[in-house]
Amino acid sequence: MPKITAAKTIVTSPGRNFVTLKIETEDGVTGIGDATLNGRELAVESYLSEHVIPCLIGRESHQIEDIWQYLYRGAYWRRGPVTMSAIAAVDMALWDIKGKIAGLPVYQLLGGACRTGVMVYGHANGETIDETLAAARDYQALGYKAIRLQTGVPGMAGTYGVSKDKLFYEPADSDLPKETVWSSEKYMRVVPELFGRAREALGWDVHLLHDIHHRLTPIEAGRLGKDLEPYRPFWMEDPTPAENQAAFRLIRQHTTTPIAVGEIFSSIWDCKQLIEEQLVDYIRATVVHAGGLTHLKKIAHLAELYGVRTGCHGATDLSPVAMAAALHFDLSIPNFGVQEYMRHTAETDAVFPHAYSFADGMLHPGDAPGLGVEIDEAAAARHPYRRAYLPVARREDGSMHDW
Ligand code: EZ4
Ligand code: CO
Repeated sequence: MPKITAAKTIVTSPGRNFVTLKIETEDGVTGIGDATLNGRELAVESYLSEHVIPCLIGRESHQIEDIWQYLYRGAYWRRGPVTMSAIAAVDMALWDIKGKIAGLPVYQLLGGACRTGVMVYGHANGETIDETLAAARDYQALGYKAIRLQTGVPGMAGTYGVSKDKLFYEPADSDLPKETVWSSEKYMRVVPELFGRAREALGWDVHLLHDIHHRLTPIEAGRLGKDLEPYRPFWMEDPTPAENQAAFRLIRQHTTTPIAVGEIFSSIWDCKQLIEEQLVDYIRATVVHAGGLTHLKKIAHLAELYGVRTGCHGATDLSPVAMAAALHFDLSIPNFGVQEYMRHTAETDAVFPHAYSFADGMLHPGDAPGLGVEIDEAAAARHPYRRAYLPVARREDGSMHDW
């Protein structure tokens, strides 16, 4: 079995920051994993360089589960986004190496494909409902079967999900956190209007999604879900902060609009009650922030028992390495729902050449051995790290709200 002989981190900013872990074995096989945590990139980089890489040297690269357990249990300090993103990067790189040695794409190692492709959703947004619907038509023209709709809220500047650049929404765009203003009352008036107009303009043969981004109280979310029911949304995402998993019981009492949660979850423990009580329909935990493929498989298997499907996070702050890993995973699990897919810029794609491809509203990971993504280190070096924060939100009276 090939031993790990070297590992290093690569930080690059081709339009936005990415942290990549590269592991090498004694046979010269290399694998890469994504370790990007938006706005906190160097915390994960340091956790890897200072605390994880020294423990990897000399270990058997094929023993993926054992290395996962060693890093998780061995730290004593468990879970949390920094730790779990670092473990995820190691895990992805080891699956990449195993696939390259086997000569198989990772989805074959995970059990093989149980669908022909991965349905993805794109982000349509605009300052006004008309602009959002025009963007949604562009996605329909590109072949998308599922589209997320976000629109500006009249009277509020800088609404979550509304970008200047239509195809490449990027919220982490300032050297210090940008201050935005929030009003749940104004927001809750515009979203049902957006969905009503969307069904008239786009028809019923397209899945429509919406991200609330943790902004509402449970009872407000129950009200909004009820108001959206006539338009049959595919899901409402992150209706309320999820630290208190029991809070979702209240939302469920009031609406049949499906619920998706979990893009900021770091382990199965964040999902447990939501899944076991069937308080959500889609679990969005993703490969880079929830401990890699090894851990995400366990979350998906638990969800399968309770009829909960997956809907992995796939914003631009997940690098093409994490996107590829998610696609191998999505292709191989029975309870896949949908995959978020925000396109990376051409600059990012040039640093991370990849085998996955889009056609007809679906992504496919391709059949290159391993994850099917490489990092061009010379290109990466041309894009040095730049500090970039996500915004913060305050209510109209100045008090802090959830961004
Ligand atoms: O704001 O990934 O569903 N997608 C999202 C994203 C998140 C960013 C934060 O890093 O909610 O746009
Ligand atoms: Co989201």
